[in-house]
Amino acid sequence: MGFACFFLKVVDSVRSSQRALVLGHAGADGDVAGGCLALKFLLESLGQEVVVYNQEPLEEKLRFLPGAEDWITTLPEGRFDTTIIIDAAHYERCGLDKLPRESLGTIIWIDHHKDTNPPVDVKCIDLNAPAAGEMVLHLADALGVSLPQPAAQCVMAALMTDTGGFRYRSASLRAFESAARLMGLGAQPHEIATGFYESRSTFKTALLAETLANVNYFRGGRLAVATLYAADFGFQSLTQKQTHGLVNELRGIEGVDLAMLLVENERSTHIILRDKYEGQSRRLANALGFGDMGRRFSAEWHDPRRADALFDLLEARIR
Ligand SMILES: [Mn+2]
Repeated sequence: MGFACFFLKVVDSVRSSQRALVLGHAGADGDVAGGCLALKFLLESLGQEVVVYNQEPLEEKLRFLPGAEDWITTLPEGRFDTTIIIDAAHYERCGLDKLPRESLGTIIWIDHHKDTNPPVDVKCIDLNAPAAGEMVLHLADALGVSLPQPAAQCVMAALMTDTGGFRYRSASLRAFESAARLMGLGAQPHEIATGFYESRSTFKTALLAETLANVNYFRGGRLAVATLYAADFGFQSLTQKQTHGLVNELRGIEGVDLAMLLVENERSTHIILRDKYEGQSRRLANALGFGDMGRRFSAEWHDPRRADALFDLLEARIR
């Protein structure tokens, strides 16, 4: 693919810009953060003033990224020549509608999600990009410059996020080829791995311990189910951020191909399903009488019943 051609309009806008605004959606993950901060270092290396803005502060576990200290949540005064939005998927999630359009300059959209018709001036959508942040490497090529080392580190963080540490289907040949180039530019993946995968809070560790200590097996060991009670931890409810990823630890058990986590909160129970093979979550949700609510590899919903009542329902219908 000819990236120079693909980025032609972006290159024109970027070359004529003095002051750029860079942003992604609220609730930034490693791709949004890595992509935004990589753009910051790239554009600064071209002599531009760059503002990295988001509606929300950067999550604690991403603050090890180079440039994270420049992540701001209050937009400074003045007009921008270009505004670059990266990995946003949906325009409304960036909060740009709250800013005066005339101060944003040329709005550039860089993404690897399908086109959602954002009201922007220039669109660069590459569905084959393993991470939106990875596109910054190719943008640097199109600009004819080399990525500075901190930018390479940020792009590597974006790649590792969206490929699950090079384990997901998105870990394509292109992902590895780009990773090799980033290594050549000084990226340090072990530092990112330490930041991402070896920084679990003590609270999350307690939730994980409770989850794994209370696994119940159904269907001859192919379905693993665990229950967490928010009250056990002194909360009215556990947030999705707090329980994020726990269900994957159940799915990771040998022989298990469908995992279910029941999180009992004060007013409802959050039911989280994840499968190894497409469609199982949807079928289980169906079998439990919840209708067709699953997506390809997962299903998630809130039920007004207590977790124990739902567990009894499982025993009655599934075991
Ligand atoms: Mn992404």
